[in-house]
This record gives sequence, structure tokens and C-alpha cells, in this order.
Amino acid sequence: MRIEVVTLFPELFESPLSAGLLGKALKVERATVGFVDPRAYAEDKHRSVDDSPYGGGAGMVMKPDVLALAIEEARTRAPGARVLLLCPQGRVFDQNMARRLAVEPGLVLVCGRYEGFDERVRELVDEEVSVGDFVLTGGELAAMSIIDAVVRLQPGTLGNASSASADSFSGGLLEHPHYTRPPEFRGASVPEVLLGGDHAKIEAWRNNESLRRTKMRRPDLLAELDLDLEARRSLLSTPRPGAELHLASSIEEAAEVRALLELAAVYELQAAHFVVAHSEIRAEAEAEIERFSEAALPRPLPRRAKAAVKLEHAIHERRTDRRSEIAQASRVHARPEDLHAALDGARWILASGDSGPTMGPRALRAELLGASAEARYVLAWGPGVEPKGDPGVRLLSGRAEQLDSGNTGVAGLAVRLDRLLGEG
Ligand code: JF5
Repeated sequence: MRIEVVTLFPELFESPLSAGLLGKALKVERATVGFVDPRAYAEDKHRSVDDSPYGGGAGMVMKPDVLALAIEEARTRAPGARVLLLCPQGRVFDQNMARRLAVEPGLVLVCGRYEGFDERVRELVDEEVSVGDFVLTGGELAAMSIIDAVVRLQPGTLGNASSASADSFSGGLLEHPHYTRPPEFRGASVPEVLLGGDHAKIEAWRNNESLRRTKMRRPDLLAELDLDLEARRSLLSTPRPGAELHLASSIEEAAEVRALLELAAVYELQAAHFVVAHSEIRAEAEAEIERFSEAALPRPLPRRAKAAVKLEHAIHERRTDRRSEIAQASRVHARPEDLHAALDGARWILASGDSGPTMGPRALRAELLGASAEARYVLAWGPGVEPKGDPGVRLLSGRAEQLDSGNTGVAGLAVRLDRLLGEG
């Protein structure tokens, strides 16, 4: 593969391209990297490559004419190359893009400097690429990341041919943990399974750890995948990432308990708390919690191949376990004060109401994901359950028409829970 970089600072590339595996790959010409300096095409006596912006304002803009000549020279040197412009507005680079670019005959990487380039430069390239949502002083460091990711995928670059396919992201998942000697380091030991020689068991452990890690750290990646039943089953026994989330709701009728527990199970909450409006329904509400833990899910029908049915039953069992975990942690309270005492130290989010500082579902979801697993949050639903005078209480915001009376009862909570935790 032939790579040409259009840059005012070719010297920045010297050491990154000469060290390590990348240096070696370039030395044996798995790919070649050349440079075109736009300054060589500047025609005025100061050799200017930038100019002040039309309309005024701070900073300088790269001139389209010199960049155009530089890009044309790069295209001539690397016939058939795909031309990329590095900028924060581009599509975000990822491993799939690396794989796609790795099979091109050539690449031209155009690096901007200053505040940016004249808008008409975009017409001269095939694609705009960003390496992440941050701003660099120039495109060079972004170009180096792309060169590294693409060259390491050239055949023969990685000593061990299997290591590229075992990488993080190769199956759309993060990599499993790795260990080497010593077997005990500062009190932390190597997982037992890795010390034994059972390769099937090790493989199963690694697959499961990959799934766990991805669910905990990058749930956004999981949403993209088409997982098989085995993987889905394994995910069901992995906790939801981030902080504990409990539901707290006032109820008028015991029958609401069942539906609210169902929601808590679907969204993987840890527990549901109920405050009864009348003491007469308390015993019945407790009986509903009891019934929920008694494996009320109908077993799946044996309508498909044996292996699939076996897995469906395993998933069903795991789901049943989860329901009983939730039921065991759930409680009925006679008064709001009892609820508040039981959830002392938790951070409260109101899913209904009209007071307190509001926060959008996305920001709250990010907070839940970022919080430590020991933190406990409570999603409060219905009148009278929120703690009075807690300055940390926040209201889950939403558009007014979706948040008013049309969505009362369980359906209203379902809408809010899905906004907070759903994958859509
Ligand atoms: C650049 C104007 C280009 O900052 C970047 C960048 C960030 N992610 N990917 C690329 O490129 C340099 C800065 C300002 C154009």
C-alpha cells in the first residue's frame, strides 16, 4: 500500500514511523509513506499557505489553491488512492474503517493546521475522517493513528497471524483480560481456570469475560451486535453496568406491583419499593412480590432444534433467577418515611413531578453508567414517594406533552425507564 501525507510538518512523522512493529513493517515495505508539503506549491513571495478568514474573526484559514496542488501531486504519486481529510467533523474512525482502508491500493491523508481549511477543500477529497471528539492543533497526530491502524493490518505485519483477529473489536467486543507471571501480584491472583490446561474451558472463560467487559464498559458496542443464544445467555448473568438502580413507587392497588416488578426485571433494576396508599392492600402487595419470585414465567415451547431449545431453557432459568433476586430485594412500605429510611444514602431521580432541577435522560444515563457500582440511585414514581428537602433530588426531564397526564400508571413509567435505560 502506498500512503502519501499532505502536511506542513513531515518531520513530526519521523520517530512514530520508525519505531516498533510499525517501523519494521515500513522498513520491509508492507507499506510506503511519502510526504507532500503544501508550502512547495505556494506561489507568492512569502510562500503563504494560510490567509485571514472572509467575514473577519480570529485565526487563519488554509488556502484552497495550494492544498489543491498538493493533493493533486499526492494523487499522482499514489494512483487510485483514497483521499482522506482529517478533521473533527468527519466520520469517526474505528476498526471497521481501518479494515476497509487496509485493502485500498493507496491512501492520501490531508492534514489541516490553523483554524481549519477553506470550505472548498472538502470537494477535493473522497472522505472526511475524525479520530475522536476532540480538537488537535493539526491533523498530523490523527493521520499517524490511521497509518498505524491500517499498516498493522497489512498481511505479514503482525508476527502472530492470529493476533489481529483476536484483538479488541475484531468480533465487535472488547478483549478478555490477559495475565502472565507471577501467579500472585500484590495480593491479586491469576484466575484459576487459566492455570489449568483445559483449553475449551479457557476459551469459554475468555468469551464470557469479553462479553462482560463490553457490557460493563461499552454497552454501545453490544447494541450493534447480532449475538448468538450462548452469548445472550451469558449476558443475562452479567449485571447492568454502572450504579444500582431501585424503583420506588406509590401504589393504589396491589395489582400494580406485578407490572412494576416486571418493568424492574426488564430494565435490570436491583429492587422495587412500594408505598401503599391504604393499609388494607399491604398484605396483598406483599403476596404479589412473593408470587413474582415463584418462577411465574411460562417455559418456552420445544418448537425448534434440540440445541436451541436447551439454550432457551437455560435463558429462561436465568431470567427466573433474576426475577427472584429482584423479588427478594423488593419491599412494601406503609409510609414514605419507612421507604426513605430503607433507602438512606441513595441519590433520587424523580420520574414524575414538577419540582426540582431537571436533567435529561441521556445525561442521567451517562451519570448512572459512570457512577461506581456501589452507588445507589432511586427512580421515584408517583405522588408522595420523593424525600422532602433532599437537595440532591433531580427531576427526569422530557418533552412536556410526553410527560403529562396521558402517560399515567405503569405505561408512563415504562416510557421514562426506556428513555433512561433503553437502547433506542
Ligand atoms: C484539525 C481543523 C483539522 O483536530 C483534528 C481531529 C480531531 N479528530 N480527528 C481529527 O484534526 C486537526 C483541526 C482543526 C481541521
